[in-house]
Amino acid sequence: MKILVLGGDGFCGWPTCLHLSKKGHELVIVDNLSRRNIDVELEINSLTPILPIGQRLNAWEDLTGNKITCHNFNVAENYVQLLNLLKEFKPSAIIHFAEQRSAPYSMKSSYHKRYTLDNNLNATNNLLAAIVESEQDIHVVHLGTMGVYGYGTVGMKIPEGYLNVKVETDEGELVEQDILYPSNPGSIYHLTKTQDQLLFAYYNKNDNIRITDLHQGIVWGTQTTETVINDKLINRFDYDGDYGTVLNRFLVQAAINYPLTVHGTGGQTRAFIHIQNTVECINIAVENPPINNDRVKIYNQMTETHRVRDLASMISNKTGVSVDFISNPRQESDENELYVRNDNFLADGLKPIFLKDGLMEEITDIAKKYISRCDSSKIPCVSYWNKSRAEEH
Ligand code: NAD
Ligand code: USQ
Repeated sequence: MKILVLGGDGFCGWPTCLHLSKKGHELVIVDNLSRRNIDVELEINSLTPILPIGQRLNAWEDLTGNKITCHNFNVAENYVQLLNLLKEFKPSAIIHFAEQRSAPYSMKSSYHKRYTLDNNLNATNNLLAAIVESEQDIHVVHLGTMGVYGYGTVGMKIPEGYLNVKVETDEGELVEQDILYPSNPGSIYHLTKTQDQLLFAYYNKNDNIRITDLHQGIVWGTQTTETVINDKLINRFDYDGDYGTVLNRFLVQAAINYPLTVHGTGGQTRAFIHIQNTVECINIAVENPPINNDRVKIYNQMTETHRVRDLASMISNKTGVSVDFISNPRQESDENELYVRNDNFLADGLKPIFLKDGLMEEITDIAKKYISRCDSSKIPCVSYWNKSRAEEH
């Protein structure tokens, strides 16, 4: 199958490209390397030494004989280039990772709020408009987030995208309908993903575009079956206060004996998935497209939930590192329960990798191995959600 990957140089995109290339698909990447430029802006580096995109791709070709090409342009700005690429390459599927994905980065300043919103919404709208203009039948697989739902419910499990509601009409008749689960974003970044959902619903209704939206939890881990083959293919690993996600941050902190940075009480419960399962889920999504006239297919892409303070104590027990409860830079609920349905991927054969199985390997294979590259001054979170959160610090 011909597959176009938008954002194929990123943390989830790179291992996905290798996984699909290994399976024999023909891959083309579009990436404007904005993530690498943000590393320059924030004066940070991936803990793992990632090669420039051209060298990574050459290494993959040398090792496997599989060629992946890459175009460097901005999907949110270069509409005509995108359209021409669709007309020339004629992909059957497009996987859309090309968005600014950090919640703290999106909250740093008005510049970062505006950049995140412009980038993410224009990228998605350009993609959908270009598919319509190209007059091709292309399946879009988008990486959304569990954060579109907010993280609380009234006690039931969060369904996969749609909520069945019953509304009473004036005549007393009970009308039943599926609606998009009410959005409750916690950052400007998460807000863009809730807006993406409406773009998908609209283009699906108006233009019959076939779309799968994957509401993914927090990804942990680094390597996959393909990136581990050779050091030149290594995946990126973020641990800094903006891009590092909670579990990967705790793993690095444990490796340098830096007290684990639990925000507030650590009562926040979140959904998690290992990067190996991420690439497998995307493969499942690509191989099982919706058929014409289907509504947007929404899958929850996560395998387990954990409370932040439980993660901290699990890592503390395994490594002896202490736990620091710091005032929360984010405006978010201190404590929440989270129950999530993920029946679709399990039914399609996903074999979950659980934290308890891979955690220590990750600490020793990655965090400890590359620890000399860690700049501990970049660990604190210095992006505050609002003025009162900043003043508490
Ligand atoms: P990432 O920042 O590592 O990768 C995104 C890639 O897209 C980068 O290589 C970047 O250069 C590129 N990009 C961004 N805007 C672009 C544009 N306008 N034009 C061309 N390229 C552009 O992020 P990631 O962690 O790989 O996340 C990928 C997707 O998965 C994101 O949409 C994110 O919201 C979603 N997601 C990630 C996680 C996670 O824990 N990492 C969890 C849930 C969902
Ligand atoms: N947290 C800490 N200490 C830290 C870092 C984070 O306690 O050092 C807390 C945060 O306050 C938050 C939770 O851990 O309550 C998760 O934070 P995170 O940075 O790991 O994850 P988040 O900001 O939600 O974003 C990440 C990805 C994003 C993706 C999202 C999935 O960056 O792209 O969409 O996870 S989800 O969380 O399910 O919405």
